[in-house]
Amino acid sequence: ALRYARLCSARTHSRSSRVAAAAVAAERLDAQVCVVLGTQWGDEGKGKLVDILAQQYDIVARAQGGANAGHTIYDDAGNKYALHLVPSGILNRDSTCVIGNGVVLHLPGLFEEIENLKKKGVSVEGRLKISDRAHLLFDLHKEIDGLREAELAGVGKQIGTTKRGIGPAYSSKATRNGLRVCDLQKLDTFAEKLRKLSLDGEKRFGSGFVYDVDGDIEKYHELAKKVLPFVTDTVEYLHTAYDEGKRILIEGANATMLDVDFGTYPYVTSSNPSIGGIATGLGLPPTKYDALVGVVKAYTTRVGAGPYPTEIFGDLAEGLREIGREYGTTTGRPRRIGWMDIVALRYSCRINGLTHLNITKLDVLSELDEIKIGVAYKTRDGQTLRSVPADLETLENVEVAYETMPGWKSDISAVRDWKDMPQAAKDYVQRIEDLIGIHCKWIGVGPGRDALVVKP
Ligand code: 2SA
Ligand code: GDP
Ligand code: MG
Repeated sequence: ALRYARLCSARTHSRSSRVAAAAVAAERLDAQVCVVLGTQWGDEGKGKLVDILAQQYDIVARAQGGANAGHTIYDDAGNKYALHLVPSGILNRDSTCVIGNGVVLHLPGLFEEIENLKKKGVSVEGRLKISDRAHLLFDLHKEIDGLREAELAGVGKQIGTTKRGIGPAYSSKATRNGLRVCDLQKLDTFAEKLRKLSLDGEKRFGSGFVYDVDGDIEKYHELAKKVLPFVTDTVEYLHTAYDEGKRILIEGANATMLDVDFGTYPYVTSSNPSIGGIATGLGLPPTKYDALVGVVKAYTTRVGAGPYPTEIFGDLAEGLREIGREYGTTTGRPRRIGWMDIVALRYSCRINGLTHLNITKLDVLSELDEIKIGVAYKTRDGQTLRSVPADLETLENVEVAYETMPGWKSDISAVRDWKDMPQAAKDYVQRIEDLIGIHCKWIGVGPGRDALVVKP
């Protein structure tokens, strides 16, 4: 498995993908507004698709989540970029990137990311717009994230968050004592509000809460100056751009099975990574969305705790983790591995109203003799469930009914045309398409920009 992973990696990085990437771009999507969403537990490869589609779009916008997200993309020369807050359209120098009101924004992290991009020759000047309504995520939110996780660990109920402060920042937003980007324009009241917020943390966690509020207030004097040139009323900006005929690509972060409403609560993130969060996170209404693309890994992965019906263990899981390089983009944590889960995928596709699918990482399955697809859940009392139950205990105890398909046992990472795909690989994709009823338009066969097959 390891040898194969190295082979895949070498192939990706040695190939010049400019020509093939251009060919994909030529397949222009007939959609002025296109939304890309994760359908499983995240890390499906949304960043790669957004980077490719960005070549056809004027604007690329993020609507929710924060620096918990990790999107890994490779440019034409094979250089690797790990993005967290900056939209994955940033490598297309003609795109303007938007961080919408629904995102929770850690400014020091954002500027660190911008610096790293600069070092690689990517400038955001004049190409990044930040919503004045976005909530600010402070180091105190990260501190609280860590303290809450430690408390939960004590009773064996740790969520396994990225400790990036996401839950606490959305808590502040919902409690209505959060601070927004527009607050940076009035630094006196900003300081007062941040002190109040810090006091809340002290009251809740006592001496365990370590946060230098005065130091942070001082830092934010500088950060305010730095960020204000990027700050815009992004609702006005997006609607004006739309009316002028500009094409807008919206990048989902995290995924539907981690959605605070639809995911495996409480083992979820604290935003809505499903379609509703796109509407509330940008102020661009659903009537304007022309294409909704769901990104689906050819198997599944999950980082953090929580029920995972099709999870696999042992050598098989370890082999796929190595071949697929399944380690967190943000935290480096090993991802849990499982088979395709059609029950969860169908649920996710229904919630999001998807029009197209992008199956990713099909190449990772190439060595397997057999591939399983989870098609139904059976409860302990013998009921067959066709959808994901709300109750965690029920979900934790379901038995999955599988279909087994033969593997193709050949390297598909150089395939660029659907007709050259081995029959067993075609059958696997077709079976998923038939079970879900949505066209799998793109198939990923490697991490590089060119490693994409369009299915007719
Ligand atoms: P949080 O930090 O409060 O959002 O964590 C809550 C749950 O959401 C999961 N989560 C993620 N799952 C997969 N990928 C994510 N992004 C990174 C990546 C993760 C990483 O791209 O690899 O580097 O570890 C992501 N972000 C949040 C998290 O695991 C919790 O289960
Ligand atoms: P995201 O959070 O959905 O953007 O996904 P991540 O970037 O966190 O994780 C997906 C990983 O898979 C990244 O390292 C990508 O480079 C890689 N990747 C994306 N598509 C493919 C593919 O089709 N094949 C392979 N082998 N890797 C892929
Ligand atoms: Mg990711």
